[in-house]
Amino acid sequence: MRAMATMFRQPARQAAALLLGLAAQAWAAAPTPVNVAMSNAPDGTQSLRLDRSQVPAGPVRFVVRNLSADTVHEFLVAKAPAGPPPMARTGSRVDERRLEGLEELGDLGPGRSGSLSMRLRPGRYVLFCNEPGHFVAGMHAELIVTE
Ligand SMILES: [Cu+2]
Repeated sequence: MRAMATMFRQPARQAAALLLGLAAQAWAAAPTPVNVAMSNAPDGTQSLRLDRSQVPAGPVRFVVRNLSADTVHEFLVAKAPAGPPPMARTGSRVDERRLEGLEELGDLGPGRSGSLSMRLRPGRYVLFCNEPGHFVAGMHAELIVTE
């Protein structure tokens, strides 16, 4: 009887170890969530706020909310350039062609939200809206991705 109990116990232990291993893998693969809020102030200034300024390298899921009542925004992520962001000739938009690793979540109407999932390597990233005039009005933030 004891031998039989041992026989059953062993596979149960292996199964438990396997389940723990699978759970650990699922945990490791879960994207880090970053909540992003874009809004306009009555004085014309705009903001893009993150609920965290740092994430570990790997999968990241940006959950983006446009809090404006009347303005369309868009959400872009790129490697932060060494100097100031390259502006298009008119000066109202960032020249997206001169940014590295650009990923984009399209237009979000007033009150709308969306999400963008991507895998980030260590480094500095700039998160911004590139509707005309919005970057200059303050609609950008920096995210640090650690090793
Ligand atoms: Cu905007």
